[in-house]
Amino acid sequence: MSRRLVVAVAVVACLACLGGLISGLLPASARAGEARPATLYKDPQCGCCTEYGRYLEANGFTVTVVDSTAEIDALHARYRVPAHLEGCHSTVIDGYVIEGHVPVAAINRLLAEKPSIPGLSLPGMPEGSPGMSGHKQGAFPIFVISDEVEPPLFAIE
Ligand SMILES: [Cu+2]
Repeated sequence: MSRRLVVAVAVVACLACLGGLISGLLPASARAGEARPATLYKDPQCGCCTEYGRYLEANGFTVTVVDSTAEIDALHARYRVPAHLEGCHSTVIDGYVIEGHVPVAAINRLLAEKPSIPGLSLPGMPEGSPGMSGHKQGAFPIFVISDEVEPPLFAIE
């Protein structure tokens, strides 16, 4: 092996090692920044749904928007979301489904406690809730997704 070739091989090996080092570091730094992925399924025409996505982005989530009512229907079936707990949009975060305009405090508690429930719902698009216009008229009941007639309360905000 010529000396020049040895140097070339060494340079390539070093670059590969550096590349490995950098790619090894990147996910760690991304974790440190706590980019939390969320997928928001919405009707293409829904404005308050888009606003809710912006609200999640402003609160540390990285939101992927899927414009598809068929996907929403599929999610409702998969998570067994009863009609009275369906939101105008559905967001999937860490395996949980979030129906409607649920405030992040409840989502953060859900992600911290990780209960074995399908997810949360704030039904009815109340005025002043995240992504909705207007002023809050009263407490927001956040329900556990459940097919019980009276779903359990997760939080009141
Ligand atoms: Cu809405």
